[in-house]
Amino acid sequence: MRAFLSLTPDAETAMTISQWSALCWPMIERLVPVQNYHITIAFLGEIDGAVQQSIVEDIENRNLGGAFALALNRVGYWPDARVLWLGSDKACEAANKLAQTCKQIANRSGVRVSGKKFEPHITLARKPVVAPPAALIDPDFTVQFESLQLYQSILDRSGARYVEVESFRL
Ligand code: 3AM
Repeated sequence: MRAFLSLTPDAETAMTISQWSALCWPMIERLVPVQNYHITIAFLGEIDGAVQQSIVEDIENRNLGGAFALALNRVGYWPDARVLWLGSDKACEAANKLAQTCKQIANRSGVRVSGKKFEPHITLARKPVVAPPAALIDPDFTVQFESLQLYQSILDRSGARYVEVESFRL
């Protein structure tokens, strides 16, 4: 399966972010659906059952560092990937450590984590027709994360669908 490890915002905060996003960018036709909001910690790519089991066991035996809060107070746009995202104005040590741990765990199971420098973010829109204007209202959200999820990513004609496979307490 195509898989990744991520953090999922609680439903209430996710809805608030989604409402803010819809108000800020009414001109963007396809904002990411609120059900798909997540912060990718490690993109694993295609993994088979044995690798999945090994990663799950390793995570279960690790100290993941405990629950933490992340400020989501900065909007960014990566022009190459054409991704509009919501992230943080400063580094979050807990998130960075978690990403490092997950990368090590993946490597131990023979999975090379792809992606550039880790930048915790929620993708709000992909490939808008034009670069989005600045947000009308600056974001100032805080999300509390208690668990890490292993997701399967299913790509079909309607886009990406994420199915939770496992959840681990931080
Ligand atoms: O968390 P975001 O939305 O930035 O773009 C994909 C999405 O990122 C990313 O993994 C997340 C869940 O699908 N992704 C997809 N293919 C990838 C790849 N080959 C990838 N990240 C790194 N390398």
